[in-house]
Amino acid sequence: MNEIKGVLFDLDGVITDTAEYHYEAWKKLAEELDIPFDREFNEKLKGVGRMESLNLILEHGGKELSETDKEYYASKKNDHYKTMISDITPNDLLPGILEFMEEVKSSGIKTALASSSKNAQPVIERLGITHLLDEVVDASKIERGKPNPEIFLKAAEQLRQPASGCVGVEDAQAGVEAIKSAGMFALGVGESLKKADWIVRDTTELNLEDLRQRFA
Ligand code: B16
Ligand code: MG
Repeated sequence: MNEIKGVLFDLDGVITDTAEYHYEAWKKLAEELDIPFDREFNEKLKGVGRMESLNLILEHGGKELSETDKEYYASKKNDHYKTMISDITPNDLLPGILEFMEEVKSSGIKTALASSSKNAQPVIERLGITHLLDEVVDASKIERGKPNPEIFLKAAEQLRQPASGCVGVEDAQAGVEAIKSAGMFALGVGESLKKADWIVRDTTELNLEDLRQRFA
C-alpha cells in the first residue's frame, strides 16, 4: 500500500474563500478600466498570479498598457484585496477544512501551503492555522506560477518528501494541472475540475480515510 507522506494545500478556494475577494477586487478594477468582467471569466483567473491575471483581463478587454501602468493597476487591485481580507477570522475557514487539516497533521503526515498568493502569510495567520502547516510556499518563492509544477515541487522539497508520496489539494484547473505535472496525486475540490485523481464536491467531503484508500 502506498503511503501518503505529504499533503500540499492550496489556499484560496480550499482553506478559505478568498477566491470571492479576488473576484470582487478584480471586478472593481475591471470596471475602472471599462472592461466587462463576470464570474465565468473570473474562473480563468483562479490560481493564476496577480500580473498574469491582469494580462488576461487586458487581453479580454482588448486593451494594452505600459509596464508602469500595469504595475499601477496590479497594485491597485491588491489594495482593494487587502482591504477586503483585513477582517478575516477563523470563522472564514471553509467548512470541514480545519478538521481535515488537523486529522492529516495528527497522523504524522507533513503539510505545506502551496499558494499563488503573495498575501498568503497574513491570511493564514488571521485564520489561525499556521501551526497546522510545516512549510509555506507562496508566489514570492517561485518563478513560474500554476499550471507550472514549480510551487508544488518546491513545497515537497521543503518538506523533504518525494513528489510521488504527495497529495496536492486544489480548487482551480491550473492548480490541478500543476499537481499532475509535478507527478503527484491531485485532490480536486469542485465538480467541474478535470484530470484530478479524486474529486470532492466541497471541503465537507474531505477525510483522510477516503483519501488513503484512493491514494493506495
Ligand atoms: P495575490 P491560490 C491565488 O491563490 C488565487 O487563486 C488567484 O485568484 C490570485 O490571483 C493569486 O493567488 C495571486 O494572489 O494577488 O494575493 O498575490 O488559489 O493559489 O491560493
Ligand atoms: Mg485556489
